[in-house]
Amino acid sequence: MSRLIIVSNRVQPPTGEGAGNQGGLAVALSAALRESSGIWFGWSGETTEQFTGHINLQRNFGVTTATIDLEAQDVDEYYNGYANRTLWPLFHYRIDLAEFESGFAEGYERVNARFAETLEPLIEADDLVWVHDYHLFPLGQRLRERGIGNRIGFFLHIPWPPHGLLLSLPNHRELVETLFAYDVVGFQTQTWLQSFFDYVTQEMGGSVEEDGRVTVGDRSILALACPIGIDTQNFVEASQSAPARYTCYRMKQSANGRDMIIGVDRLDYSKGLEERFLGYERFLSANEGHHGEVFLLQIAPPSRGDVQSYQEIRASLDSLSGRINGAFADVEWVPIRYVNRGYPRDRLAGIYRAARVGLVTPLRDGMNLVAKEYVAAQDPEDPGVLILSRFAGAVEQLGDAVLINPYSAEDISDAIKMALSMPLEERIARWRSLMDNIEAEDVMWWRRRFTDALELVPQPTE
Ligand code: ADQ
Repeated sequence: MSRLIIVSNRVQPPTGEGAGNQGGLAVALSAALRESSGIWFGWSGETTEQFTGHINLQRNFGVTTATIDLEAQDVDEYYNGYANRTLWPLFHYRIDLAEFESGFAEGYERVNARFAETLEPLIEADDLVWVHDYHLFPLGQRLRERGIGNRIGFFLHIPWPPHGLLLSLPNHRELVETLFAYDVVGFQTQTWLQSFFDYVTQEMGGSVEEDGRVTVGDRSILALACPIGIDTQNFVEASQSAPARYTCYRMKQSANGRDMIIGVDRLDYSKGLEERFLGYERFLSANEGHHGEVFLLQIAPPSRGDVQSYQEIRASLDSLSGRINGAFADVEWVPIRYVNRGYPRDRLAGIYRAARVGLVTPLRDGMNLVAKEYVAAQDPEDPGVLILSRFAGAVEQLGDAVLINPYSAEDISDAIKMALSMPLEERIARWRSLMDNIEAEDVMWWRRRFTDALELVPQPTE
């Protein structure tokens, strides 16, 4: 197998057993790199007065990382700007929140050029280069311009927007053209892949073959749906570990016989948290008999706090949870426990296991790993029920969850009611079917599916 070079915006090497609060991408890549002898390259998360291109090489738990520092202006324009105020909202269908500033686009181009310049000397003849996510669309093209002829793949962790929506991005065509510098381009689902095909055929006059080969002019790439999974075996083990069992026991004690509904999300408007709270409020209004019998534990560590829309959603959730608790709580019962911090994975697994219902209601999500983690942590003999948004990428694999429209408070309310009264036999049957997929299509499967496709691409010399 060729050496693998993974490139992503942030590099978060594994920190050992019971690793703490890592995002979906970091969790998945740590697992993928465990088997690989390659390098993980990206931004250190630190700023420097002036960009030097100095590479900090480290080795942690079998993973070699190479990181660079960026200037404060880079972080503002590239990370907080173009990546998180332009592309993220637009690609999550939130054109109302997308900001189009030429300074953001320039910073984005500058940082991608800096990544290419510093990465180039690390790349050896047979290396496979695997670039991740919307921060780095143009990186492949910048590397090609520097003479890198290696096989280079790109995987998009977030949705690909419908053709009509993407047209609202200034220079959308240039952005899409950069994808044609790669050899293989992966999306989480068939839906996002199809949206990409629509753009290429309708906007660029390209053609798509049945095997996913996409041609525009004289350039052909392979585009595929390659849904990311979790490190299932590890997560199942984590859910049976002593810290998980202790956490599960403590949660059940503190629930005091009440059914717990769990939500775990980065605090992000794409996760549908306001809509979730409103759906739960509707459930409480419509089901007085359940008062005092159930509670929602929402764990939502803040993210991207420098971006205003994230400050706004945080304020809005503070106020909504306060309002709902104010309206329904009594001296012995609080309907929402709202927690803004992260937990180590083994403790999180114990919390999932103690919950009768997993409530995963994003308005739009590339995949959603929390849905898979919730299922993996369940007791096979008495599993909880997953309620899942129809607009999470995970729905293509987890169709046996209770599916809801996250924009409908009534739908969420009905689903909670149904989940709380679901007979054991049905819970087990649904769980088994979900777990079959989560076991078969785990993060190792995902990584192999992508790198196998990349390795099959003939090199220019072959
Ligand atoms: P995210 O938007 O970060 O990822 P998600 O897939 O749900 O979303 O992953 C979140 C991860 O963070 C999970 O592994 C979860 O356990 C962890 N996490 C969240 N809150 C936590 C807490 N309080 N304590 C500890 N851990 C916590 C992006 C895309 C997704 C896609 C992933 C992977 O937006 O659609 O599924 O990348 O491709």
